[in-house]
Amino acid sequence: MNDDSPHGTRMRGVSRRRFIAGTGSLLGSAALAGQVVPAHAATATAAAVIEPGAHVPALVIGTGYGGSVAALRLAQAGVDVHMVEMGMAWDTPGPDGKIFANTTSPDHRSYWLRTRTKQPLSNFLGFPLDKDVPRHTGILDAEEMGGIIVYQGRGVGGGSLVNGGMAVTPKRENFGAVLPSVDADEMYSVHYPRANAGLGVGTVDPTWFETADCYQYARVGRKHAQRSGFPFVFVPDVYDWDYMEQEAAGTVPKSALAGEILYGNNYGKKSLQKTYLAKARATGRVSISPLHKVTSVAPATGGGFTVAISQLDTTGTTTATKTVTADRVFFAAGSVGTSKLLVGLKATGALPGLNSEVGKGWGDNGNVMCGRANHLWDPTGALQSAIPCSGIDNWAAGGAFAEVAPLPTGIETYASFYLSITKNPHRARFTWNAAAGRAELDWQTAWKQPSIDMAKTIFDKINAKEGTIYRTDLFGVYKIWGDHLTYHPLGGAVLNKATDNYGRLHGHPGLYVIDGALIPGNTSVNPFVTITALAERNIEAIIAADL
Ligand code: FAE
Repeated sequence: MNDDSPHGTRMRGVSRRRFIAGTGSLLGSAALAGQVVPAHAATATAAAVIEPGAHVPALVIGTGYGGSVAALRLAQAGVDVHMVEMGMAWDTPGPDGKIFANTTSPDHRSYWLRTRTKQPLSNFLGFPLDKDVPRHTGILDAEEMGGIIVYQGRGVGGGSLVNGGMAVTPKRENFGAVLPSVDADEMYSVHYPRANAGLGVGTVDPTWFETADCYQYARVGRKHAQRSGFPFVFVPDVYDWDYMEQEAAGTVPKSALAGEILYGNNYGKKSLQKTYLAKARATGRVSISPLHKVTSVAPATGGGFTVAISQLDTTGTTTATKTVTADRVFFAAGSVGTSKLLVGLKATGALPGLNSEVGKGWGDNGNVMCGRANHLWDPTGALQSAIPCSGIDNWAAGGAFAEVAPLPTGIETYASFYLSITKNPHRARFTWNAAAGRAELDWQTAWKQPSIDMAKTIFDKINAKEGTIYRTDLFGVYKIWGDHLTYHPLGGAVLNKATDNYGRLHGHPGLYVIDGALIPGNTSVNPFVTITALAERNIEAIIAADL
């Protein structure tokens, strides 16, 4: 028996270094108490790579929001957990002494197995921005799924590594359309507050906001929204706002104010590595295998599941294949990752009991981007915080909620930039292409038109009022709308359809979905708070009833 855990519990086949779990505990509590530590200090990780033949009570596929909640709560309930993550650990500084590359200077760390960057804003003032980079298991995946590019985080922390940290709870009146089978009273009284606390959500100090140079772009956004009669709202974020004020004062290393966001944030953002995962590690019951990709899950003879895993090197090459067993498996590979796995496992007969809802109900959260060209008397500022803090709410009247987003180029652009979340009704489906041996998504590029129309309910009106025009230089040559992408993939294993009302997959007791795949395509705002709160709700019920 390989019994080396601090609790004296059994972790057969999983090697672990106890002292590092202790480090995680200390740093985790510092982060949770609001003190910011550099990313590399906060994320010193356990070398706990899973061994071939290992048996684990609970195996979690992916280390994003759903996976991190599951791991923490299972561990707190006394269950040993192993997390398998296809991306890197992101705990080691690169040649420049920093873990993460800057948004303005992408390098090998920036993209998942690409030889050329695929920047969401592909052009600027007529010039293409993309450049060659060495192929590497970098942090941002721009996954091309036919009619849409789906951006996703890769690494320990999932999407929390690359996202803007905007932590938005949907308005109560919109929740019924987001998750129709879930008790809203319980979500708003228990699970949303729990998720917000666990994530470390906070809001910009409104007094500081009024004078901070780095939010001039947001104040211009507010002025234009309000002059056209739209409600302007502050949006909470998991960035450490005290740290940002110190960045502005010049007393700490800059992060949001150095333009860090899309390829990771070296200081102030409370990614999952500093919140849920730090707490999970501190239990001593959670270990993680980075650069390990789950390729198959099937019932094992004698109960539980056999899980096939490929170990990758940083060129993406498989260096080893491992088979392990688990009593329970939690799919937390993100909407796309979980959907692709489940559709493939059903079609190839590995999980024949899955129902025909698997793969259905996928949406893009109605994401669409655009820029507006301001007059010379409306500069948006050369210094822009990479962390957005505000939005324009026209959901009820026009089906659009627009984040007032930064363009942290370091120069004055006279541009206002927005990412809109819209009530796009289209839903796509993943199916298995047996000849190609891969899952495919049937999203059509033209399906973005309703999103454009909804975003126009805000920006046509603002342009008319201000006498301004759309920018045509950000997404190509003479292209107004960023309608080729999403940051917010949702659905594919929808709650109460592909699973029961708590994420238990039909047909295979012991298999669960616990990530954004459960949410049927739209959350009316940025999604990760809802993904986290739903995971909190589901894991509580699963622990109470199944374990
Ligand atoms: P996710 O966080 O994607 O985690 C899934 C993990 O599973 C990843 O680490 C994968 O590498 C891993 N994985 C996948 N397949 C496998 C496999 N086969 N084996 C092992 N590991 C695997 O899932 N949301 C907001 O609410 N606010 C924002 O401000 C915001 N900004 C964003 C900005 C960008 C650029 C992007 C890309 C996303 C943004 N999002 C934002 C979306 C948010 O990050 C996303 O909804 C969540 O991360 C999804 O959480 P999940 O737990 O579903």
